[in-house]
Amino acid sequence: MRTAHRTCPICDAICGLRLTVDDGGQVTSVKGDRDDPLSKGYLCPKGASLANIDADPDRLRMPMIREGEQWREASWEEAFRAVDTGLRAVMDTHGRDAVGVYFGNPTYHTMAGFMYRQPLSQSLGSRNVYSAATIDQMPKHVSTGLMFGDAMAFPVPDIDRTDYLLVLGANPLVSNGSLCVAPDFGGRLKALKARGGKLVVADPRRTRTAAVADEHLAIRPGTDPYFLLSIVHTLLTEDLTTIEVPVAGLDELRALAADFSPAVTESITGIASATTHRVARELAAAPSAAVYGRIGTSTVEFGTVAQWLIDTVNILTGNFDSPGGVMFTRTAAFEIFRTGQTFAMGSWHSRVRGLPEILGEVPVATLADEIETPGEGQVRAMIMIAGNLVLSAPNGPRLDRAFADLDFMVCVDPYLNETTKHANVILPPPGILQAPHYDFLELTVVVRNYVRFSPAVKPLADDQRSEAEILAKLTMIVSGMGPDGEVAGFDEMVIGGLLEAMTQIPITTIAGRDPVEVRAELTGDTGPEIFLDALLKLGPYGLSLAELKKHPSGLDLGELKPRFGELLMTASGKVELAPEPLAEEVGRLKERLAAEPADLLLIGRRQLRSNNSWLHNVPTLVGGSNQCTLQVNPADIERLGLGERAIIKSAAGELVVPVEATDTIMAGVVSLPHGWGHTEKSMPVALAHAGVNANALTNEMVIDRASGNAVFSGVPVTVRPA
Ligand SMILES: Nc1nc2c(c(=O)[nH]1)N[C@H]1C(S)=C(S)[C@@H](COP(=O)(O)OP(=O)(O)OC[C@H]3O[C@@H](n4cnc5c(=O)[nH]c(N)nc54)[C@H](O)[C@@H]3O)O[C@H]1N2
Ligand SMILES: Nc1nc2c(c(=O)[nH]1)N[C@H]1C(S)=C(S)[C@@H](COP(=O)(O)OP(=O)(O)OC[C@H]3O[C@@H](n4cnc5c(=O)[nH]c(N)nc54)[C@H](O)[C@@H]3O)O[C@H]1N2
Ligand code: SF4
Ligand SMILES: [Mo]
Repeated sequence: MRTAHRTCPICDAICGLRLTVDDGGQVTSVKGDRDDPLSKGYLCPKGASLANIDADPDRLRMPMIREGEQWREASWEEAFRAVDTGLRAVMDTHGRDAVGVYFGNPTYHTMAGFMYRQPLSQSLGSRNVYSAATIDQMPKHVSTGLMFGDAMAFPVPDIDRTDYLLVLGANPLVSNGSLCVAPDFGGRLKALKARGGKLVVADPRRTRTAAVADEHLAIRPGTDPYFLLSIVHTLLTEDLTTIEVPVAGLDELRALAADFSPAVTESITGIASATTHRVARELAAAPSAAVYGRIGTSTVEFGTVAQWLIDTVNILTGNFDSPGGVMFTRTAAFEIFRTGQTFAMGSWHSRVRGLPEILGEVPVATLADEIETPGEGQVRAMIMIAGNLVLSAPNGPRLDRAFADLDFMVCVDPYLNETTKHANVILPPPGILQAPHYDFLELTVVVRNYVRFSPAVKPLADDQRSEAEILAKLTMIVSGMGPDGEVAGFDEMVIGGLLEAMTQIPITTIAGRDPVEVRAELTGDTGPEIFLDALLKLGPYGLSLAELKKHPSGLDLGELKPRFGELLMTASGKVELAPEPLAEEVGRLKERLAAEPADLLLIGRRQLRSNNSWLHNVPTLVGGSNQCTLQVNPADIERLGLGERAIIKSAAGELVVPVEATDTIMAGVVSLPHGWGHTEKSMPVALAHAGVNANALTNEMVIDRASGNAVFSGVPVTVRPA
């Protein structure tokens, strides 16, 4: 028996876990790690099921090759050769743009995903790069890019010190927080209230988070920009601002907000004018306050406008880059993604719909167009890494049909599921506990400066390949190096490239040194570990992998401190309060003031024992409260004459769904969770709890114009008895 320390890789809370492993290598218990200075022993039911998730007998162990309808296991050598042949045939005949790549949600949590994303995309040289960003947080990248000049400068609400927290479109008691790493978010909100602070939640549902709040504002879906414009209007007309950072565009902002007084927006948002006025005054008067918005303000039609206004309110009220407001984490690994250049977008445009490139990628909402529309640059092959877009993308069923028409598809995924069933080759990564873990990205948005590394809990078997090795091979294949090259040598090339670049940047700790000499000082058992050691040594705390290994429960690096000055990258040297593309969007919002509101709007919901599309094959995580039901307010049930089942219809599709009556959802709004709609007998537990695919209703043709982001919330629907 031994104890292993492990960061849970499933959601954004990155809880520290403590596992008991028996002599046979089986994990016999999973507990929260009380010595972790950030999570302090907290874990949720998903973390508690980590051993079951890892040991799911339906996970693929060996590469799979499909011949017609038949799947068979293959050796790694054969599988990589098949990938090389399949991808090369497409690239040689149709060019590089004909191969698309998608990086799914779990790639944000794996070391391999972080290390290999750039090398793989760059070696592929295709314009068809996609990721979960455009079905999630792309609006935040664009708004911070336009306002601060840095698309990665995400402000984090300082929830442990704030006196007033306004939450819009997030349900951290269930999601455990997102783009705000704060394990035991619920406990932290309790502490906020215990110290006399106030919590206000704006959400069309009375969620668990709304239920513990001092005030719940039932807001109509998609209308947060109106609410926020009214708050800005109040702050500016009542002279309630205390701006503490250099800003440009204040007069333009004033003009933009002028038409959106609380009295004008109240019939749109459903929030009384007096309430909006009061919330604005409270935000301004509180000793410290933070506005925090997530998915419900992001995957909507004016998602970028909402993100911009959230930060604008934080700036106007003097709660930006200061304790108790929103702040910026100083992470331990050198921030290689900060380019040092002012944010720009649109280096190229997507072929069919002409949507601009942002951060080197184009929107998932147009992937089906790119596959289906003939012509030069048509996508004919896909590399799918950790994504199940048939269930996760807007109008997933259209992608289901599009994927079936591809010439070739390779998936890196542990399951044969609704998306990977279209692959010609599936390359399964090993179990979660067989990889070392370091959260490069999550650690940049923590509510305290903190760091933790977990070595692999279990070794790889001879016939397994690490995810890093799989991604390295794919990179080598698209580079034209063939399927048989040596991975260790390739890792060295990537690390060498990093060191070469870093020795040439004057501000780094290794400026002017010989990269070969620096490399000789690095340690680590795998490519990603050596890569991490390099970034830690280059980082602001001068840490190293060896040092982190001495602290298996993690290290607290102190409370957040002001650091915005070093992040601001705009050409003006000021925060842009009225960026031109967003001012245009405000014009569209104004036109819509007069529009007839839809009768019923669909929103989603997350569930505690689920994580997007992929935990439903674990018996301890399905059933019970995780039901794929349509939540409907009793008034709508009566008005529409609904019984146990209903037919829900949108511009994109139609579903038959079980109806759940609940007054936790506001009238005029219905909610269906995403990630369900399982169809594959290779995942029998998930199939037995199939549910329906909410993304059969979401419409890929409606996007957030400023960012190309998908719209999952506020979808107009009709519902009738089945
Ligand atoms: N248990 C669990 N945890 C997860 C996940 C999961 O699937 N399950 N997924 C992970 C991922 S990928 C992410 S990105 C994060 C997301 O983290 P959160 O953003 O906290 O996720 P949700 O629980 O979907 O919360 C969104 C809330 O927005 C509300 N909402 C919908 N439309 C609107 C609107 O127009 N305005 C406002 N104000 N509210 C609206 C919804 O009712 C919902 O309560 O969660 C992560 N954590
Ligand atoms: N209607 C609606 N749709 C949504 C959302 C919504 O709120 N409403 N939320 C959106 C959001 S925020 C997100 S982030 C996306 C997520 O959408 P996706 O990027 O598709 O991610 P998941 O649905 O989590 O699917 C993860 C896939 O990765 C596989 N996987 C799990 N672990 C690993 C691993 O370690 N390595 C590899 N290679 N594969 C692994 C799983 O088997 C699964 O196939 O969904 C979006 N879709
Ligand atoms: S909240 Fe749950 S799923 Fe998320 S990191 Fe913690 S234990 Fe894992
Ligand atoms: Mo997400």
